[in-house]
Amino acid sequence: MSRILITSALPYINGIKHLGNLAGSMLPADVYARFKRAQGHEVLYICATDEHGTPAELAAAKAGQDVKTYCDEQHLIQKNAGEAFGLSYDWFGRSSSPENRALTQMFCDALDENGLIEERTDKMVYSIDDGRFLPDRYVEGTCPHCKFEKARGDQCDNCGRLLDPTDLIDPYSAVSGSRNLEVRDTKHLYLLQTKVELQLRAWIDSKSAWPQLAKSIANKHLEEGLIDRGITRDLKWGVPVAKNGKPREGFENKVFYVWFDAPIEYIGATQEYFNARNEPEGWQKWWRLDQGADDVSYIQFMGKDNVAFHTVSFPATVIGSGQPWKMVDTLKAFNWLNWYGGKFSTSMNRGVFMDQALEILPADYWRWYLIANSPEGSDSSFTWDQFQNTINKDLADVLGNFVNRIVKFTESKFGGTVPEGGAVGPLEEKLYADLAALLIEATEAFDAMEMRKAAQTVRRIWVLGNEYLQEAAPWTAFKTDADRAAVIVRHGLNLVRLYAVLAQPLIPFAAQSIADSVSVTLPLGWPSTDAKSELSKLPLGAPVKSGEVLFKKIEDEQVAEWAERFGGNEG
Ligand code: B3M
Ligand code: ZN
Repeated sequence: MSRILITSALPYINGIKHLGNLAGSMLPADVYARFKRAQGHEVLYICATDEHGTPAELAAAKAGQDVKTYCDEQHLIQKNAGEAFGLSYDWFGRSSSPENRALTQMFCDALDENGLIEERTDKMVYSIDDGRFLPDRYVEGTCPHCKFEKARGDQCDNCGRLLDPTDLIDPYSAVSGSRNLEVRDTKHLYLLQTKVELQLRAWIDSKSAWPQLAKSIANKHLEEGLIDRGITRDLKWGVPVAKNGKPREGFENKVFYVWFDAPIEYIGATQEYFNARNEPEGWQKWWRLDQGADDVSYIQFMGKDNVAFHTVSFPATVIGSGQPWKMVDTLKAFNWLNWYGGKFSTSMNRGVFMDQALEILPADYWRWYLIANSPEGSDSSFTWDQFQNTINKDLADVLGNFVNRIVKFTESKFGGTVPEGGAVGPLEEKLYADLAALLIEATEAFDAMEMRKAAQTVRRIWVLGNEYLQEAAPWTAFKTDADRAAVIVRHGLNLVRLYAVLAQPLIPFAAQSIADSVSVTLPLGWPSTDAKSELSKLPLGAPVKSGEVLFKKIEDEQVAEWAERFGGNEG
C-alpha cells in the first residue's frame, strides 16, 4: 500500500463554481481519491479556495463587500457545495491562511538567496480615471497572438497563452471600462525562470508517463521559451512582500502575485490540515523528500488553462528554492466542458452552477453524467437531452432497474434473505469469466485516470448483470426448480453488492443505498479480479430489503423547465 497525495486545482474564491469547473478538476480528483482509498492506499486529498489576486478583489467590489468578509463567506459556500457533491477532501483550505503566507514568503527568501529574484522597474498599465495600477485581470483587451477581443491581462482564454497586461491591444480597465490608461513605472520582483530552464526541462522530460494533454501543453510552453516572471503586484489584498520576516523595502504596498502563492497553498493547506489535528509536523512526510515524502505518489488534477502554471511557474519556484520538496508525479489535465458548445456564463444565464444543480437533482445524477462525459480527449458539451438520456438509461434503466428487480424478487419469493441453492451452472461460469475481464478493465481505467472509460466499463458490468438475469430468468426457473432459482438470485444479490462497491468512487450516495438493500456497510475494499469469490461475499440468510426508488427518470417537462431556467433550448 502506498501513500497518495492528490490535489485538484484551487477554485477561485470569486463565486460558486459551475459544472464545468467541477468536471475539470475537483470531481475527477474525488473519484480517483475514493478509488485509491477503496484499494486500501493511504490517501491525502487536498483542495482550497484560491483567495488572492484580482479575481477576489474584483468580485468583492462587485458584491459591495470588503475582500476579507467576501472571502470568508464565499469560502464557506464553496466548502458546503463541495460537501454536498460528496467531494471527499481531507482538507479544504484557504490560500489566505497564515500557513500559506509564511510558506510563500519563505519560498521568496529561498529564491532570493539563490540569486533567482531580481528587483526590476516595470512599465505597468495605470488607469488615470481609477487612480490605480491595473494588474492582470484588471485590464482586458485584444490578444496579440490570436486577436481574441476579450483577453484578460494575465491570460488569453481563447488561445491559452500567458500574457502581460502591457501586451494587450486596445486595453481598457475592467473596473471602470475606461480607456484612459497610461503606462507608468513601478518596482516589482522578478523570478528569474530563465536561470532554471535546464533543470526544468530535464524535470519535464523525465515525466514520460504524464497523460497526453498535460505533456503536450507543458512542451508547448517550453517551446515558446521561458521568460522571467513578475511575482509581485500593486494590490492591497494578498500575501505581503517580505524579506526575512520583515516588510521588504520599497514593497510595503505590494503583494505577491496570486499565481505565485496559489500553488504553494497545496503545501499550505496540508499544513492547515495537520495543524488542525494538532500534528504540526505531520505535513512533512507528504511534502519533504528529506522527511519521507520520497515514497509519496503525487497526482494533480486541473483544467487545461492551469497546466502552464503547474508545469513551468510552480516547478520553477520549487526547483529554484533548492530545497527538497515533493513535486508532482502525474498531472491529469482536462479540456472544457461547454454549455451547448459555448462557455458557461452567469451573466448570460447559460449553464448550471453547483448550488443550483443540487436544487434540482441529487449529486449522483450530476456526478455520473459529468464523469461519463468527462472532457478528456477533447472539449465536450452539456446538453439537456444528453443529460436526460444518460441518466434515464444508465442510472434508472440499467443500474436502478437491476437492483430493484432482484431485490423485489428476493422479497417476494425467498422471504427477503440471501438464498443458498444448489451447484452453479454454465451461465454462472460464463458470468465469472466475463466479469473478471471487465473488472480488470475497470480497475485499469481508474488507475490510468481515464474517467470516461472507467464509467463506461462500470456500466458494462451493470449491463452484464442484466444480461445474466435475463438469460437465467429466475422467475421462470422458480416455477419448476426452486433450487436453481436460488442460485441465480444469490448471484444477482452478490452482483448488487458488487455494484455498490464499484459505485463508491462514482456515485457515493447511491452506493450506500444500494449497499443497504443487501445489508452491507460501506466503505468496502475494491474488488479483486477473482469474480467467483466476489460473487460469494454475501452471507447466506443475510437480510435483503427494497428501499426507495434509486433513480427517478427525468421527464420531458422537467427538461423543458430547466432549459428555460438555465438556458439551453438552443440545442
Ligand atoms: N484558481 C485558476 C482556476 O480556478 C486557479 C487555480 C489555482 S491552482 C493552484 O482556474
Ligand atoms: Zn489569444
